[in-house]
Amino acid sequence: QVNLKINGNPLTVEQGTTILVAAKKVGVRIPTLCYHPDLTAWAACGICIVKAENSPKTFRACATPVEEGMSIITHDPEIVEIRRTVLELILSNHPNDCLQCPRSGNCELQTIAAEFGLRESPYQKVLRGLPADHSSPSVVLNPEKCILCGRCVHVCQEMQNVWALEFIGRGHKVRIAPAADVSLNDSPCIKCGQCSAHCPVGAIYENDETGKVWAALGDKEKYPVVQIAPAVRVAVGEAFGYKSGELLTGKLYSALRRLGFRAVFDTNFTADLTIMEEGSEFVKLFKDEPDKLPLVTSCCPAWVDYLEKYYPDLIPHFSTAKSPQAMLGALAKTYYAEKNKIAPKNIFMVSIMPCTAKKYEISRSTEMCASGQQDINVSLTTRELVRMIKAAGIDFNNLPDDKADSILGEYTGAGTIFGVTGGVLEAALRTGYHLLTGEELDNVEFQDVRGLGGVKEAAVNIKGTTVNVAVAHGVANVQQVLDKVKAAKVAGQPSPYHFIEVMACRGGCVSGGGQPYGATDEVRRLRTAGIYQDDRLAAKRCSHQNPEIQKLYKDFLNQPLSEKSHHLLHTKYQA
Ligand code: HC1
Ligand code: SF4
Ligand code: SF4
Repeated sequence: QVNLKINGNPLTVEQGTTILVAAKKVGVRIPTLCYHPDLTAWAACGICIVKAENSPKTFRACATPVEEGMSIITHDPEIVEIRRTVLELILSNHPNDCLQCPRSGNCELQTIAAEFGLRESPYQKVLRGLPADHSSPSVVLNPEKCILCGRCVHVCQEMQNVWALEFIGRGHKVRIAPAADVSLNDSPCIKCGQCSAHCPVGAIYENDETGKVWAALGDKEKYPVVQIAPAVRVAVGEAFGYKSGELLTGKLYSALRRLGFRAVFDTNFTADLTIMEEGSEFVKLFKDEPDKLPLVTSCCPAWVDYLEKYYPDLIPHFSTAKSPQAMLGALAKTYYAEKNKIAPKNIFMVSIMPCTAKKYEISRSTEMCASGQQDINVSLTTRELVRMIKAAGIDFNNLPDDKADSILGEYTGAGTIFGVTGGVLEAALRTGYHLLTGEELDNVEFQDVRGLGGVKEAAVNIKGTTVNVAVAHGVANVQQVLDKVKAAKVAGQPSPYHFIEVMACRGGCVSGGGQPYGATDEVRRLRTAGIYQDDRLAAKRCSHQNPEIQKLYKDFLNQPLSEKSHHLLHTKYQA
């Protein structure tokens, strides 16, 4: 415990607490730009400067731990003036085109500049004239807007262990760029979008494809349909004043219908279907070919991209089941099209995802055209959907609850928990238990695979048989799991795990790169709680109990891993 004073207020905090965090405890907000609670502070921007009382010493609050007896002044005319100068210097080479900036309205620099009431700059504006990089299907990098805070570089290196971004150049020529100065698409980038979710300004943002969707909605020849991912429903509300984690599924369905979609489907339905296919794949291997284990989940496209790039020797362990997004696209243009006598080529399928990598997934391989054309036409992030809802003048908060369309809309609790880390594995265990024993679980909740621990391991007892599982989220946590698998292989020993779930984003899709800004662990916990609430409220909680899934197999697919399932619902990977 450390005793100190902040602006004269005495307080006691734990050793190691930074001045920034301590100040928050006594209701003092110190401005920050480069700092983000997900990342180790590196004190680049200097706006969080504070000083010691009665001493010339200054500190960067984000990176300085408190010391016994400290007396800190966070705000006085001198400090405010220093912060103002820091801001003026940043603005001296930052474009003033706020009106057209993708971050207008939620830009952290804009907010701070407004708080400081900056009206004119003492410095001459010198823009750098750097071109934007539009090469990636997922994110756009605009170095002209970059304030060199370094958050994206740290996210990409520290949380994701990808190292696609770095600082290039020296002095006033320093800029953010893909390593080796190649285009983003040619870099090792896995398209997770975490850089865009952490950027405080409009320097990295989702590739906006709302224009294509508006065009399709206005095209009389087209039959626009839509699906929403599990994690969207607990985060979209943040953009409309709801608290994080508020479940808004019914309002989302309503909003999508008002936008003009002819049918509203739920990706949770095909999450249940993924479990049927992947669970059957697992049970088959577990019973007949255990030496081919572990089975590794493949529904996160950023993770797929990472494994293909960095662990190609483990590709045979990847589940061949497509992601729920991809399965729904294929079924909308086959099963749904047939039942409703609509020409597949007229269906315009849009997916609403918490994710920027899903934009890449929809055209990543020929299997994504299982219906004969691209199964999903456009994938939008939650942030893009929010803009469309607002542009359409839809009063989201006062919308009635609606229902999803039948045959691709009903879901169980197992489908919804895909949105959180551990959820895919938990859903697979619920159905795996049934497939292995023919019985139903009394308690469907597997607490060991829940929560924000970077790697979660469990030995699950299925009527005397042990299934060893591991869950990793945030790509930097993957290595320790995969290295154990590789070491066992080299030693000729059985894999330490039978089943592994990986999601590229910390917390899983609830804090995907396309979600509303501002995710921290506190927000992740709230969104996660919303997902588990959706699970508890569900009439059925195991994928194999979903009546529409049962009907789909009866009427169309025959059974899991059937020839038709393989054609429509499975895919291939390549190094
Ligand atoms: Fe996800 Fe998935 S859970 S990948 O995180 O398997 O994006 O939400 O839609 O496809 O269902 C994302 C979320 C999502 C898929 C499902
Ligand atoms: Fe790195 Fe992900 Fe951003 Fe690519 S999208 S640069 S991998 S953080
Ligand atoms: Fe996308 Fe989810 Fe993977 Fe993040 S964890 S990249 S949101 S699929």
